[in-house]
Amino acid sequence: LADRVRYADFHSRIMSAEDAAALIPAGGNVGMSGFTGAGYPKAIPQALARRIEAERAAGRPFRVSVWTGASTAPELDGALAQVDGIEMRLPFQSDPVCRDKINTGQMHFSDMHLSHVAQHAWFGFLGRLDVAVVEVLGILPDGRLIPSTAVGNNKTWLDLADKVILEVNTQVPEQMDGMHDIYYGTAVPPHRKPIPMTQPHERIGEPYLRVDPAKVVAVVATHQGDRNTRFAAPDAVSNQIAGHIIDFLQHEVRQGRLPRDLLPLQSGVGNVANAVLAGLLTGPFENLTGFTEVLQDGMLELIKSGKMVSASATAISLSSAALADFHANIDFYRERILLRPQEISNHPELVRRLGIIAMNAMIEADIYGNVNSTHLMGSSMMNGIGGSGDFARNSYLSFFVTPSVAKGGAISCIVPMCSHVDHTEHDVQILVTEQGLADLRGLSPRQRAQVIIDRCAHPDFRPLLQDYFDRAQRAGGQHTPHILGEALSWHQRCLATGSMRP
Ligand code: 0RQ
Repeated sequence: LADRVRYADFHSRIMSAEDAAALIPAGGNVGMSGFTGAGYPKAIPQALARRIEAERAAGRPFRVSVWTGASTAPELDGALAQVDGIEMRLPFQSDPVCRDKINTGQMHFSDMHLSHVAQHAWFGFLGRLDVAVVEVLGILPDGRLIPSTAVGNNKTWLDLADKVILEVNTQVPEQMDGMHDIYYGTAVPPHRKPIPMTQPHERIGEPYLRVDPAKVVAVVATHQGDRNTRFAAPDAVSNQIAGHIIDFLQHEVRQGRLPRDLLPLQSGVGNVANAVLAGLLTGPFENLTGFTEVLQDGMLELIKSGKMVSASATAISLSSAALADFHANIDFYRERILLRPQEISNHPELVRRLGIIAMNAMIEADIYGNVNSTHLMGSSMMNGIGGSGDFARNSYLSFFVTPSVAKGGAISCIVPMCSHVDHTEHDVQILVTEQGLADLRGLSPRQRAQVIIDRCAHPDFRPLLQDYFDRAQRAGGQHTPHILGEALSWHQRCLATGSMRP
């Protein structure tokens, strides 16, 4: 470990994960690193979970509140949720155990826009931050920290926390040194200045994180990789969605509304997102750039192929196969990838200025173009809004994609009224399913409804949606026609019968 911890003063603070976990106060707010399964601490959360279990067995139950960048992995969210160790979780999760605890009311979850988290912590809206637990790949002789595979909210946690625990991951290649750009120019209103970035690959900060060495109470070694989610090869539905998007982008270029090399791309997580990026691999566009939050396999392949010249993100989250390629060609990728704090990667000011093309997945959309990204049947949390809102509202083009049906066709993903709204009709420009693409720009609600029903709904549900829309237009207000007593009846039927079909 000594070659990774080059700040001599810290050597006496190297300890086991158990000893470090013992320094976390019961009931405390703990800011952990981690963004979409990358750069999260591995040893300390598991040691904390064991401590929580032992304390409970001894009649001294305690919980902590866990703030991160975004989702983590079984070693963090899973382990702590399993022992009922989390009081409040924010701002995003995707762990099955966590999700279950949230939806059975045993854990609180504050679902936040990812760009808001750092500033809300700085404003004092979230309370005091007791401890930061941050994975790094190394520590410089002057005490500055070399970030790991995700930057997330680490800068903020390190600045705000009373105590800092560092988990040094010797599995992360040292050659990632230089891939990060940490911007220290953010301030709290009324002292804010414009963020000096006009190109997606522009460096505006420094490669290292700062920490007050006096706050560092423990340094723990780990040698374990990130969760490395496997991606399925794109299926037919994902490929159809990707095809509609690529056709549309070509159309926009022909119309003179997009440059030939497009504008910086943001892509959500998941298989559809990967299929779109895979489609770009064989598509006609060159010199692409990425300005996104998570860099996954699809974008790495675009960079490798030369189709994409650079990508900015806050985390790099790869399958094992892509990770092997990343490690083998790390000097090549270091020139082309920048990892930034999520308050910068997702900043509305930059998303607007750079003119991002945002592509995010959804759970359902309604006939007027409102989008639900987070809730099943109005009440149960899936993952969270993540960064989709940061990008959707402020982007140049905002796509939302979904298969037209879920659960083997029992559920229509186009519904009369969304059971929960994350992205309003005002933030949604283009809806895409495997059935087709609805370009909603400049349309009124009634015009939007007809386009969405015609282009995006599954043929099994299309006549039912048309019937609802026709009757709603005879029923009352003509701006956004609804029959309120019936608007959520599809969801109610699904809860009662397991299907939205009548
Ligand atoms: O569940 O696997 O149990 O069948 O939801 O659906 O179609 O596999 O899609 O994995 O892309 O996830 C919106 C959840 C989509 C995700 C969401 C069921 C479906 C399946 C997953 P099963 P798919 P994806 C960047 C931006 C919010 C955060 C975000 C997400 C499961 O994209 O969390 O955008 N987005 N971040 O069967 C009931 C419906 C359903 C449904 C799908 N209408 N009703 N179940 N499902 N539609 C990343 C970050 O911010 C970090």
